[in-house]
Amino acid sequence: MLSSETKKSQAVGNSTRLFERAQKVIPGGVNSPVRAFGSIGGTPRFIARGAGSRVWDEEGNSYIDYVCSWGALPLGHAHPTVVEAAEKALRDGSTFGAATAREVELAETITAAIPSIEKVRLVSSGTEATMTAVRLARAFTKRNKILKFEGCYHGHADPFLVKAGSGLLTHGNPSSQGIPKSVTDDTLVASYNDVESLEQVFTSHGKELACVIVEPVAGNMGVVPPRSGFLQKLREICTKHSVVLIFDEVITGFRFHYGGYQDLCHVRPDLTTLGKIIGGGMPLAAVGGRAEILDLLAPLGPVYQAGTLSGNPVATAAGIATLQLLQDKNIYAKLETLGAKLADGLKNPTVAINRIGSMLSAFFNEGPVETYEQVMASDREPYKRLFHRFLDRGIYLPPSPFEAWFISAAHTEKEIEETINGFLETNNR
Ligand code: HOZ
Repeated sequence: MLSSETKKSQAVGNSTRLFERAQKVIPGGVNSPVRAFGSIGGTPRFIARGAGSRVWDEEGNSYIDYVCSWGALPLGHAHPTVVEAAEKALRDGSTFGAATAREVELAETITAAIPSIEKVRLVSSGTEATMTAVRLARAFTKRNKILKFEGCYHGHADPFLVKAGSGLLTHGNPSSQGIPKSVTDDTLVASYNDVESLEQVFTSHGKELACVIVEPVAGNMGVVPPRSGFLQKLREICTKHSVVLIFDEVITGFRFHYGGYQDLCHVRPDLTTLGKIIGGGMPLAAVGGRAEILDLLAPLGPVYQAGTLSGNPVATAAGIATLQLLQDKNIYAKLETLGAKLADGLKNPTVAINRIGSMLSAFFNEGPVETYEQVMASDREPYKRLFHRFLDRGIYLPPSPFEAWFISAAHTEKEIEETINGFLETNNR
């Protein structure tokens, strides 16, 4: 039998070898920057499989997973019903590039669940959804400018990469090269949760704005819930200036209850983008909203959008199965209980916990953390230490201090307790 020391060095060796090979053929060794562990250091773990609340790396080490594919898996990894639905669909053919019945079923399910969505177009990624939403808003209003919030992230389409969140917060790229200035000239930026900054932009540019896009709960600079009245003010000011309000619910859609966060805050956007959960872990996303705006899309209208894999048969099968399972209210009750337990257990004078349902962030910051500046004032070193100590204990956190932690209904109270105990022990060292 191998000693635990030998096992560990062998384990690290396997990931190291894979990472070395990867870097020769994949830029940075990864297909999405945050995965490279750039902001916390060390070698990324290569994940071989997942089941329920856990993932296993290539070496066989098991971890309690708090990434859960960045929020795509509220039921945990490889839920048997979802797997069965996807397997069955795959056996019938993986893609046709033609209309299928399940696209209609998923569209009906989404429009029934989210009242502001009268019509919906299925696409393959959140980036495609937000890109299409902005194109629609511009065509509808015949205006060009868009407003986003500092630290909010809406995928990697050109107009959004200005003061964006997610990997751009920790990789030192305030914005990206390769984007002509003329493209981002029409992107205005306001401070999230700051009504004054919003009003300033509207005072000077209200008549030129096509849309405002916002994550109703910011989830890509860590979790930052909206201040009371912020989203309501946003709705009011958009209506006053005939500006399209887009809620980017790629993370929040079906995360807190069966529907959008918009139902919980009682604000009705004109357009909504969805992703992650609605695809049950497969590449599927959507843009939906008022029919008069959606009907501008080709083939009905003049706004072009298309995709070979849009409404993919396997992804729609996994999405429908997931949404059916999420209609059980007990799941959201469990997610809330687990989230509250974890947040309570992590409470500590050196850490500000922002939580909403099963999504949370631990900022090393005295708090409160309600704005981008306050997020950025967090200490990154203790998070790095926590990340690596947790990894050694078999707990997989997001490899960045500015990403959300996600809990699934497959997590157990025991795993939450194990995480809290780990936190208390490592944070005191
Ligand atoms: N942009 C994602 C986090 N907010 C990371 C995507 C990934 O690496 O899978």
